[in-house]
Amino acid sequence: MQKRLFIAIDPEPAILDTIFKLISTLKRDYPTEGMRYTAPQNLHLTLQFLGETDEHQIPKIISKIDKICQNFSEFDLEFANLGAFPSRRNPRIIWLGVNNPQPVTALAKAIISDTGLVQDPEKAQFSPHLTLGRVTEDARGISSEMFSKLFAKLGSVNVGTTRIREVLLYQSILKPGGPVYTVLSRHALKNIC
Ligand code: 3AM
Repeated sequence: MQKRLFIAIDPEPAILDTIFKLISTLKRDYPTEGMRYTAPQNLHLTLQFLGETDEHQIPKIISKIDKICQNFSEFDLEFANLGAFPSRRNPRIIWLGVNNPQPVTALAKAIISDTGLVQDPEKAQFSPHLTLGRVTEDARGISSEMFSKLFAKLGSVNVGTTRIREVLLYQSILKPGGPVYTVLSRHALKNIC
């Protein structure tokens, strides 16, 4: 059987609460018809999307992630700045960025290149972000004024710092009401205290 997998890190509960309040502010002060916000339990930072994977491969994937994490220290991550993919003028995904991308990028690169899980690691792009919401087809092109106001006001928001202590392997099940993510394995990073 195939499972849709991805590898991610999760912000700590205290900061998740702040991020969820930020999402509530976006919903209340910048109402945008057709915008689909991320459910609080689905807020995570994806390091690598693996896609449909034969479930027999999962033990091998788990041991590869384990090996990387044993050699990689815990780190702090500061969440700040709202942005959009592909661009603020043409937003499809609204995201919260990070102020210190170096450690999380190094971790993602280690996972992308050293695990052999990604077919073409040279081409794999990594841009650390937390997806806050998606602009659905219906909303495209009709909400540009609202998005300009939103980025003008909150483009430089600072949400705070969270400790990243582990990497998670997730299964994603796509359902009509939105994706359901289940943790398949947890991998502690090296404790530096
Ligand atoms: O954390 P975010 O929201 O950026 O966008 C999907 C989500 O990332 C991404 O994997 C995460 C968990 O679903 N994703 C889904 N399909 C993808 C694909 N085909 C994908 N990333 C790359 N290619």
